[in-house]
Amino acid sequence: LAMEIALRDALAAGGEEIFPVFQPVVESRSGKVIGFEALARWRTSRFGQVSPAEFIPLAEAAGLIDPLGSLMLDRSLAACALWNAARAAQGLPARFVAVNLAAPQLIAPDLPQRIAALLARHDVPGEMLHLELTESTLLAQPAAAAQMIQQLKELGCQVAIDDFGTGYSSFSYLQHLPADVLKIDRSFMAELPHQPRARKIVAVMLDLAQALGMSAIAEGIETPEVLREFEALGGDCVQGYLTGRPMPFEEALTHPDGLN
Ligand code: G
Ligand code: G
Ligand code: MN
Ligand code: NA
Repeated sequence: LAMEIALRDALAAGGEEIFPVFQPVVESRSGKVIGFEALARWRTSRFGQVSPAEFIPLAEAAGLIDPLGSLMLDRSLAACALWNAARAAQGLPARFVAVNLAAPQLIAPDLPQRIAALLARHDVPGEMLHLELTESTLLAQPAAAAQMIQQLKELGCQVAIDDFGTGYSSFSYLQHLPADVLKIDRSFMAELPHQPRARKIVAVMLDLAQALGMSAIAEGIETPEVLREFEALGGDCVQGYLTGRPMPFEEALTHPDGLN
């Protein structure tokens, strides 16, 4: 309860303590950084650094995911606008920002209007915003989710299915949800070099993405061996400690291509 009060206070105070960090998403063959995933961090005076694995569920349970989600969308779009202005001035292509959405956000009927207003305020094209939804978020309210995704896509936003392959992995929602990106859960990656079954499963997930006209991003790539295995299966887009840890905005702003 003390932590819930601290979280409420931190959000009410305008979110000095809560901020996004940015993890690169990399095209492994070219080494190009095509975008960043925004990940929430909370640095408190009372509890030190609290993990999002702890405060995101707390925010959901306490009815605070809405202000937290809005803060993340606002800060992440502000960051995206700044790094793309800097890149445009150098003649470099734009990079997207991917923001995670929690279940209560996805069923708020005014979400598309709010996102449209934020895109306009920050002057960011919808295409530069990726919205990450987990399977469990989608499964909670599949019909409402499908309708919401359609509206978000009309804004130009790209919709990504996060942690794919974990949870219930229902194929039926893939049939109905017009998502753009499949993010293969990191639990499959660690096993790639040792586990023929993991290789087969990842290969099939890559085929599935391609068959549905989606792009695929592998999460949690930590070693060159895993990257090589993923590339051997035809994968290209990756995110993980090997190709870049989550970093503060100041670093993301000038983060170069070709670190790989
Ligand atoms: O960054 P880290 O690996 O510690 O994140 C832990 C979990 O918290 C991940 O599942 C991630 O998706 C989730 N998470 C991080 N930032 C946000 C956010 O802004 N909104 C939501 N809904 N989840 C987030
Ligand atoms: O659930 P979601 O995929 O949004 O969360 C991403 C989480 O994965 C973040 O907490 C991030 O810090 C973490 N992460 C990113 N790259 C790696 C990695 O290479 N290995 C591990 N173990 N975690 C990672
Ligand atoms: Mn994510
Ligand atoms: Na994930």
